[in-house]
Amino acid sequence: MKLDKKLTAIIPDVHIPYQDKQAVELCLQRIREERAGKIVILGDLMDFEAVSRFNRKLDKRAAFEWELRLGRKWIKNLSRRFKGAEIHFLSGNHESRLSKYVVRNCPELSGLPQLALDEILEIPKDWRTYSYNLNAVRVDGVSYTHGRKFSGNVCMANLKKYMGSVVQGHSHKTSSLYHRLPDGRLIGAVEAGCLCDLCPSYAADVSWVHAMAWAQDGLPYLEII
Ligand SMILES: [Mn+2]
Repeated sequence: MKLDKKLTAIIPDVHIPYQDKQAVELCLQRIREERAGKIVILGDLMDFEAVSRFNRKLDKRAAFEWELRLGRKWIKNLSRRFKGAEIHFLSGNHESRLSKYVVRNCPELSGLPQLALDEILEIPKDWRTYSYNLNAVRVDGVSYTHGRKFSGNVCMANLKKYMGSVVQGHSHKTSSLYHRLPDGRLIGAVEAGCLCDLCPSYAADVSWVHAMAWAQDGLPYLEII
């Protein structure tokens, strides 16, 4: 199957093992239908609850291993299904729970290559991976960032910050904003929603939205799922 190298599909917060299976499957089907040649995983693919500061479960044994197994399986499946696509993997604040855990509980092990995300999730060598602490990633003229805590108009703030087209996840909500520059160019910002369970056990009335995003010719746009 010939892929469209000019089309980027964006997969927002999945939060394995708390993904919404139906929403994820719909998203992957859409990527196949549109034959996207590039895929950006926008961060928080994994939840990493087992290494969270907030994890209060009494029995933590094997929980992390279980999460990792599901994550590896998901990654392997994506890589098989979209052979030939250029895949970018951004880390989110949830993936960064692991390095924070190590620093907090066993600082002697921090920086150990065997604990790096690429290793423990068995991320394919041809994927491009980016740390959560890096600046936004640029693909075909669009900036991608997982995003951080922010209240207010996320898209407006991002357009001002990046002075160009930008996509972020993190909030699990959706919005988009477009702006015509004086030179005639159109730029856009998208807040890409999520693909996780919409009723988390730790919060109520979160108003999250299942969605994904696309980018073509330097312009991102939202698709509600
Ligand atoms: Mn998230």
